[in-house]
Amino acid sequence: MSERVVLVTGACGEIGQALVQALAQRGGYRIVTADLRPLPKTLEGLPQEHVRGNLLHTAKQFYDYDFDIIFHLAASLSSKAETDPEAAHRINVEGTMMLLQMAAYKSAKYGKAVKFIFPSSIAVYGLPDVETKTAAGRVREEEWNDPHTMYGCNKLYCEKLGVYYSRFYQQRHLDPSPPVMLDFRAVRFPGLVSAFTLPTGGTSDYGPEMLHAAAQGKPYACFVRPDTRIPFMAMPDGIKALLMLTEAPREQLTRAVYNVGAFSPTAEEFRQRALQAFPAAEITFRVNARRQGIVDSWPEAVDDSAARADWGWAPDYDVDRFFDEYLLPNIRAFYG
Ligand code: AKB
Repeated sequence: MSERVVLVTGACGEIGQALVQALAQRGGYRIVTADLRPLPKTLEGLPQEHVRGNLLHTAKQFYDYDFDIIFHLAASLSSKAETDPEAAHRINVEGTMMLLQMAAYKSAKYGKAVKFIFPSSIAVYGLPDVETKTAAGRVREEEWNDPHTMYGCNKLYCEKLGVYYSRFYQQRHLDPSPPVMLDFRAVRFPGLVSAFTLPTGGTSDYGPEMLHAAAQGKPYACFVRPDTRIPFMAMPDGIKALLMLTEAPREQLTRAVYNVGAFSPTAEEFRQRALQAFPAAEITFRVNARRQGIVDSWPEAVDDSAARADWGWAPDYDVDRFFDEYLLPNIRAFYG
């Protein structure tokens, strides 16, 4: 079988690095990466090509390639986006639209649907207060779609754009013989935690930051209250979700956008796990009202029954396996 040509944008970010490594390990892909930054050491030799620069300027180049799959990971995350919402909108929305347009053009031109895989986020949800959040419990995809952040608005809108370009672009579906449309699929990720990389600019970052600081013997002041609860997931499960959704037969998908869940510890539970593993860890709480407000608007858990039913989704790591078998052994080895 010939190699499938894959574009990974935001390849130097946390999900990007883990995804490119997983694709290279599987084999059968010709990988092109794109990012503002140069390739990190962890990715050296893995992609066939790395396109460096602002996606808004580089996206046009991608018309020269025939991608089978696009993983569009580049984004400005929730906390960072609030520092310059208009710039975040340009990165998160305009970059996505340019790639969707390119994928729509290629799908129609070659009569073969380009798969467009989009990581959305629990940031698309917006619950008005903590009481409502607690009462809501696990939220379904169509509930509480009232984001409080620019990033959440961008993700929700890009989900809609993906559906538009894949089903209704220029109302082509009404033509007597409609062209092939692109194949848009999205997962709404919880906070992802890697043992090897740290997130930047997100609001779920307190979880991974706390553990990485403890492992390095550095003090950490957590920016949310101890009782804060949002969903998290081990990075290997995040990659598994992206790859499972990519490979799922089209006819089995009943929707374009899927929740995926794993476990939901409080910030205090993160602290307790860090203290058990690193008893000398110094972890305090210094609440940042703005960042607290963001996580308070995110659900404490998601209902992922559609992903389980349609494409067999199930995480490998529950909270105990996550800490005991993934995070702690790997983070210890990573920091020596
Ligand atoms: C963030 O905190 O912005 C991200 C996310 C939950 O999408 N990690």
